[in-house]
Amino acid sequence: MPTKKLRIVLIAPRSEHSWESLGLGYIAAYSYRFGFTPEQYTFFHGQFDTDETIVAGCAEADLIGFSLTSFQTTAALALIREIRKINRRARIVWGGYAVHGLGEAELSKLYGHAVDCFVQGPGEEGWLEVLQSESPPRFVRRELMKDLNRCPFPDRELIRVDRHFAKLAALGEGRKTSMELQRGGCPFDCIFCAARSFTREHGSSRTAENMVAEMEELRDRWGMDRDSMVLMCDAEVFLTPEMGRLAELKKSRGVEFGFGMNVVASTLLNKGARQVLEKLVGAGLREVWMGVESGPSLMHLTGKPNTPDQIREAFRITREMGLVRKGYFILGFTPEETRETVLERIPFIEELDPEEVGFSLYVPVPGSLDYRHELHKGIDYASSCEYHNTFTRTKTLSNGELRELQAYLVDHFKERAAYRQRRGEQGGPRIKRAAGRSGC
Ligand code: B12
Ligand code: SF4
Repeated sequence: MPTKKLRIVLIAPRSEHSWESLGLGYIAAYSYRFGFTPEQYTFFHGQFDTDETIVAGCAEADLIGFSLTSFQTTAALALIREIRKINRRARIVWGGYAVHGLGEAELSKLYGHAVDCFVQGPGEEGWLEVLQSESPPRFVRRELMKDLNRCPFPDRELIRVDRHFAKLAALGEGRKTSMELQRGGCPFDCIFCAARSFTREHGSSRTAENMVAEMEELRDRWGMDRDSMVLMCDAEVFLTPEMGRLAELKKSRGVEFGFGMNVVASTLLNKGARQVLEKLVGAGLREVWMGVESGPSLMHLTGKPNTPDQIREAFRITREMGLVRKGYFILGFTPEETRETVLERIPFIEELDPEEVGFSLYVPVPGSLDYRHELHKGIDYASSCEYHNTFTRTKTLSNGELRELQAYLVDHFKERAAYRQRRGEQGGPRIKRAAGRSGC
């Protein structure tokens, strides 16, 4: 194939809730450095484009890249069935967390009939390999780039972030968008988390200059002003000295938007980290999102390096800093979960007093320690989401009982339940007053 003339379609298939497809914005932008051009790319997002539009848009494509979590594979397979009716020659490539965490034999067996090539782990260099090769390998995995500043900023024009802005505006919400800060992997091993399948390399980071340059682009090109909110989409942000420099630089360059990020509670507690956090608050940090997951008695089974006391302390100091604190809980992440252990979250949450709480129902995902392919390969991810599935049960609780308990907790904390969790509502007064979007 004359690679520089390729007609390329990138697709983020339908999923229950979705953010901008930054991953596709990244891989396209990286390819521009090697002679590929934005004009070669067409992009579709299942939230805004119908299946018919997407399929028709693939008629002339040479290469079709799908970005997928496990929850989107069924939608992708359905699209491919239709695409193949009108285009048998295009090469179909999958990337994203749906493929990072599975072995080659597993991917071949599950999806090999529909997919020509799987790109695992960080996608930029793997995608380039696919673009530049006449016959790319079936499986490509490149490690995290040593110098993360070599990654260009994602092409937000291509991925049409304007449509996300318009959608939020129609919902009466302010301007929000997402950005990735550090990108390096996580050193921890929470049993339910797939982060380890992206990369195990921890500690490298974009420089403060690089991160703030992207923030300036968000301000100057995308209108992110002091009333806007950026959701940092890193699995966790670590409070390194570089983040302190980022805070200083963001302020000095007049980047005023607010932002929120995931943090591991226990990593906030040493003095150095606290100072960095304070600097970030001075530079617009408004929200911290902490996965608490469990009540005190089963916390040690999550694999997360948090104790109940560390959680208490992290919520206390972040309240003192004036932050909106969102606490996330996962029900049924262990077979040991009982009615009592679910309900012990109530006094614990009351003690922590977060501004927002979310109660998801555990589902094992590829890439996480707890995922066992033979046991879990039949899970119907297409009808699962963070808030519901029909799979999970524990030694003492059926799936129905877990869902009832989840509903009970949401009702008990309705003033602060994550607003996507309360279908059809626009958010309680407490949340709307202060919080941003945790998904949409
Ligand atoms: C934002 C987010 C959400 C949002 C939006 C999700 C969406 N579908 O748009 C919300 C809040 C709604 C959400 C919900 C859920 N999420 Co979520 N979410 C994330 C999060 C934090 C960021 C995603 C992101 O923007 N990443 C940044 C971009 C740049 O990375 P990327 O997309 O992975 O792209 C890179 C590579 O993967 C690769 N790549 C990606 N696509 C492609 C395509 C091609 C062709 C190629 C070559 C390469 C390539 O290259 C890119 C650049 O290196 C990730 C964790 C993370 N940090 O990635 C979890 C994550 C994706 N979520 C996860 C899960 C499990 C869920 C939930 C079930 C809730 C829960 N229990 O956690 C639901 C299910 C939602 C659904 N139906 O899809 C898991 C997915 C695991 C899996 N096996 O699928 C992740 C990985 C969290 C984790 N660490 O376990 N989520
Ligand atoms: S949940 Fe957070 S701390 Fe745990 S492994 Fe995933 S990214 Fe790391």
